[in-house]
Amino acid sequence: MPVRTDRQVADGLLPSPVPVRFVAEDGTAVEPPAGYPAPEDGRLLDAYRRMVTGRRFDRQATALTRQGRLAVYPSSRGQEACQIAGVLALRADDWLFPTYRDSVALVARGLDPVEVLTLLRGDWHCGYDPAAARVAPQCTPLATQTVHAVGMAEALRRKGEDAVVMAFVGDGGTSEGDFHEALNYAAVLNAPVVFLVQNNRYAISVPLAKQTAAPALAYKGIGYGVRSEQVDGNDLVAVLAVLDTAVRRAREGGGPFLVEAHTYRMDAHTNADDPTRYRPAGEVEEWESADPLARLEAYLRGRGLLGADGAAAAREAAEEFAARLRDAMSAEPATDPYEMFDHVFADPTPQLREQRDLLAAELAARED
Ligand SMILES: Cc1ncc(C[n+]2csc(CCOP(=O)(O)OP(=O)(O)O)c2C)c(N)n1
Ligand SMILES: [Mg+2]
Repeated sequence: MPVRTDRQVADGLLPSPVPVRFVAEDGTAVEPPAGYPAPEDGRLLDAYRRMVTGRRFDRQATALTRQGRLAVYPSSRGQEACQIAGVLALRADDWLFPTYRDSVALVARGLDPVEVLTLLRGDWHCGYDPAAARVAPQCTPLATQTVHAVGMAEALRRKGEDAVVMAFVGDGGTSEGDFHEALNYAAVLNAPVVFLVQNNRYAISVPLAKQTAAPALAYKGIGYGVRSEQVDGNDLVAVLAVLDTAVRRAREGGGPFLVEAHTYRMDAHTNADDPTRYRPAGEVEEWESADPLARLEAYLRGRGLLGADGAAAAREAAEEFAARLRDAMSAEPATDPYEMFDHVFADPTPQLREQRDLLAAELAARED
């Protein structure tokens, strides 16, 4: 039996040798590689407004941790181009499988920000209805969402839906076995799933160079037969163009797609660590000059699509959004402590019943 050694098949899976770019750091257009149609101007303006709101939401959420209103918040400042483009590349009936870092994407998807922050507030559930929103709960165990996403993609296809699934994962997550199993099965099943790796260069304090020796994380696709690409993750136009292509291809039966977006986490891993202990001085400042929001704004202004009034209106809307969030989060949440015993077993185990009784006794003693 002949062994399949078709070099062209392999070449067709390979990412571009340098990250795909449409817009340079100063906001001027560059010549992108062929094969990725440019997104329409209206979508870019929409993306800009969502980025402004997303960044303001992110700052507000960090502030809420300082006020004791949130237990923890992993900021995604600097990663907005990835998160917003990821959402805008999807239809309402497509599914998103996010991580703990992707709250801004959920807000861009139109979910209620208070619901989005429910889990990070310390509740036992994710706040929104995953089936209604077609957004899985934000996942903390690294890369487990990637296998869930493949399962969902295969299930949707078997049901005859033409929906696509997008899984977000971090650079650290690509070292997990689950990530590799997900890529393998996605390719074997030809599942309509897009993996977006937000390579923000750190897994908590572990820098990329200590994480992997791969020339780019996008190369992890080819061994499994997954078409892969790498993109400048701080260039919204490029991320959206590449993801549009990846989603369209998956929807048309072309199979899974792996996109590595090169970006940077501007803030700490969460509000609970001090990044100056593991990041060289000056690194953040260097990345500030590649800020995805400033870049998109400069690009839109340069093309005459956005003026001072439009930018001011976007900022004003973001301020109103943040003020509403702050007010809503200042109210004490209505919680029922017994709910945490529900929904796991139809018939609770004796241990769970015992724990429920213990809680009831403790709460009764407090009321006395
Ligand atoms: C299976 C598993 N192992 C370890 C952890 C602890 N942990 C939480 S976040 C994190 C770093 C993840 O880095 P990366 O995938 O790059 O995502 P980022 O936080 O940068 O978005 C680790 C190791 C975890 N949540 N799950
Ligand atoms: Mg990371």
